[in-house]
Amino acid sequence: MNSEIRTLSLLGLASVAAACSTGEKKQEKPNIIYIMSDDHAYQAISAYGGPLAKYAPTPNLDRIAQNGMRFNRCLVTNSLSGPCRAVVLTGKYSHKNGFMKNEGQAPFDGTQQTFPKLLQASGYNTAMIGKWHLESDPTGFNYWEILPGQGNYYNPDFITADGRKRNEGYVTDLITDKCLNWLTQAKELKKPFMLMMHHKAPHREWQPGPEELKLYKDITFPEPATLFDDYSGRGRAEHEQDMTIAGTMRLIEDLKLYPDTMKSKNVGLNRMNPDQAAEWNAVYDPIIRQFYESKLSGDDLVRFKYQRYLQDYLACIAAVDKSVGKVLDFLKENGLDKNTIVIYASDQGFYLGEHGWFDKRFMFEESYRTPLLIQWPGVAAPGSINSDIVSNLDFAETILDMAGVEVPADMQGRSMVPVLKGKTPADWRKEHYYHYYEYPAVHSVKRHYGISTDQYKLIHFYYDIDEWELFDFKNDPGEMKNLYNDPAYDSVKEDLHKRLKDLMIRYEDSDELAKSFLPAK
Ligand code: SGN
Ligand code: CA
Repeated sequence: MNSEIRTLSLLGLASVAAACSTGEKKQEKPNIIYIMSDDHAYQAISAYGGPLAKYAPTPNLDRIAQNGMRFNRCLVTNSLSGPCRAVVLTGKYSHKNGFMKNEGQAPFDGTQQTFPKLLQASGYNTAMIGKWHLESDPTGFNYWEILPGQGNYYNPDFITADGRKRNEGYVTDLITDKCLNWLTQAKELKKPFMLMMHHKAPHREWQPGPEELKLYKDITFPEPATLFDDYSGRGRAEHEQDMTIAGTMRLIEDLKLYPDTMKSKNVGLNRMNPDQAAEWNAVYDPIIRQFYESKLSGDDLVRFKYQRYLQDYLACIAAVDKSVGKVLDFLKENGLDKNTIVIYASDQGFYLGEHGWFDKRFMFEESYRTPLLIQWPGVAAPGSINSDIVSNLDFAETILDMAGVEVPADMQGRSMVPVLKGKTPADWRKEHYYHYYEYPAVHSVKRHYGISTDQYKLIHFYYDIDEWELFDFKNDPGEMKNLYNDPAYDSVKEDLHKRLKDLMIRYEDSDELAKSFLPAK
């Protein structure tokens, strides 16, 4: 131990001793609130800037960025809800935690090691409220209350240890109220707490809440440059997906354009009580009427669908933003703001018309990157911005480290605490490994794995087609140009192939292992 470290550790012991001798009951460990929404694109958070920021600002999410750190490149390991949630809990890739897909998949093995269990064992009071999506009951929580599966927007059912019950109200408001109630009790316990607050919004099919029904109905949003991407020069994966606004997005169910004859089939509307339905119809009926009169087709129809999509999607986010504001206000009003870390993330990113798409799954930036904002008073500098490659693989390790709990050696990510302090270690990762498995399935995105650096991406669509793609997203931010067969990139390609192999070895993944997860033919 060098003399500087020795002095510091002695000082640490001295302050603990002083606190004990005065009988002070000072809570040393920080409280942690992890807020996660579902399918929230960073393009739809004004703190990230971008063309939508001035049309659909998110002032409360921006408060977290102003109070703390905004991460520009937080990458997910497998861009899908259930798998991302399992990675967050375990700090391990899907092939290690066993939860690789949403569908056709055994429930999450809740007997395995998770960060909430480790926090709980170290004396934290823990809770999980909202979308869970892992099929088995939550473990490692003093309290939990979850939506069944994807859950409903209006008057949703919730499941607790005591069973399933319908709740009247809008899902985002209900989750917020439940969280504030839990926090009100938790603050009395003189124990550090950790809350996972998981919103359903803004997941498909994007039903806005009663207070935001009209919010964006008269706004015309800017279109992304690649709304009419024809995937030329790229492979079968891009050509054969099923997630376009033009073809896949449903006028009726997704965009709520129910003709009179089909109104009774509106599942969302059918769940509403008469007052909610009346407010809904008052806003949507004129839009429906106008749409069927306009007889749009071709590119005009795509443009209309894009606008309709964003109006509802962004209105769902406005309610999430308000919810975040309520949590931040609660912390302040109760004197908890200084000792509570607030983390905001989405389970993964999302396409808002880029490449003509909605949904996620692909290793392209919009769905590979998830928003991440963290406020940690006294530690993360207010208004700081970080562009290192961090990952949802690091969340468990980071939260444990924040709480002063040892990070188990078998977790595969790394604590971001030094990064939050503005001191990224010299040996921080320079590349990231991705692996997506859910195929054949909804949206038909073929299985792929790959590596990303801060400039290039090498992707292998394996099994079904065995095609490679290479992108230089610094010079081609839209990722429109597949450079894999361009001889000018031979050395880049060679380097990436080598590094990809190294990552697969490090994380104990391989083509052979991946193939073994395929159903028998
Ligand atoms: C549902 C959606 C899909 C979405 C998956 C997974 N269809 O199946 O569009 O990709 O969930 O989403 S819907 O018509 O039922 O809304 S995830 O975020 O849970 O992974
Ligand atoms: Ca999701």
